[in-house]
Amino acid sequence: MSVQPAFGEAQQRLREARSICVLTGAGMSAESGIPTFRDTLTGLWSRFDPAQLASPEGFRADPALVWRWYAERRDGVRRAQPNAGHRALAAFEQRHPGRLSVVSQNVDDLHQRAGNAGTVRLHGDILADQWLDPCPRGLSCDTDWAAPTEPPRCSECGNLVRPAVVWFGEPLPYRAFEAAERAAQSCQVMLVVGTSGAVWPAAGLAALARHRGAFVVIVNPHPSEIDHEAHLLLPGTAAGVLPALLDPL
Ligand code: BV8
Repeated sequence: MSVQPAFGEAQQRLREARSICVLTGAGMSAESGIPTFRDTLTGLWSRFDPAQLASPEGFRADPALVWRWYAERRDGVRRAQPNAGHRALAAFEQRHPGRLSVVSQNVDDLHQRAGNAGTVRLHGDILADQWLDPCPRGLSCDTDWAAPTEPPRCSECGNLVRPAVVWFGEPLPYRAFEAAERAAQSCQVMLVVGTSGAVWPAAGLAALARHRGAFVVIVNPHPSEIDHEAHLLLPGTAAGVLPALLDPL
């Protein structure tokens, strides 16, 4: 399929849309040097399944191992910079206030650092911490009391500190998913960027948008599990396609 007509139609739809919902996945940050989940894990981590590490069971089975995995990923996020795709989305929001909602599956802060401050975080924030369990004393554990172990542990009750992300098998934050559904249901165009469409319920947002009449465009260098929900497929990368698509608008 020649890309040109599809590109032109996508641009026209975006130009006419009062409300645009952008659903992003790990591919959005790939050109910032943050590995996607589909990328094979390298080094020490190649022996592990990310879905196992990113789960309550995985953490309880070996807190120190999972904590080290997150520490390495956090370093990578801190070293990473927003790429041209993040910057194109932020510049569009600056030019067209109120027209763009970014809903991200990503746990990095690159959309926020680029300027899309209102990004809906479906899967939490890798740079933040939370306690693993409610404090058995009925109090709230204080990270100032955390012993400097890996992971930190409350020196009063033994509770563990964990990354403030949504693990597999955990529900998404209610308010975040409600905001994401609202954006998907009310947009005229949904732009899906850099997601395999393999992780639910986030992957269902494209079908929801289409079902409510939105025109769905997918930007991805490879096929995804939700391509059948798209009216247009734009083969390409976030940093390659988004500036060309959005900067002229
Ligand atoms: C829940 C935080 C219920 C952690 C993450 C069957 C149906 C429905 C659901 C399920 C099911 N079976 C199991 C489930 C549940 C499960 C799930 O979806 N499993 C999958 C594997 C089948 N879902 C859950 O567990 C969710 N919770 O359902 O709870 C519940 C309800 C009430 C009470 C209790 C429970 C929670 C899911 C959230 C998991 N946490 N992240 C962390 O990051 O450490 S998800 C994690 O995976 C990341 O956030 C990441 O975003 C996501 C992977 O998806 P993608 O973003 O798409 O990334 P991926 O690597 O897969 O793909 C990258 C894409 O980019 C590719 O397509 C590639 O081609 C493209 N690409 C590459 N380079 C570029 C590019 N695109 C553009 N430009 C480029 N340069």
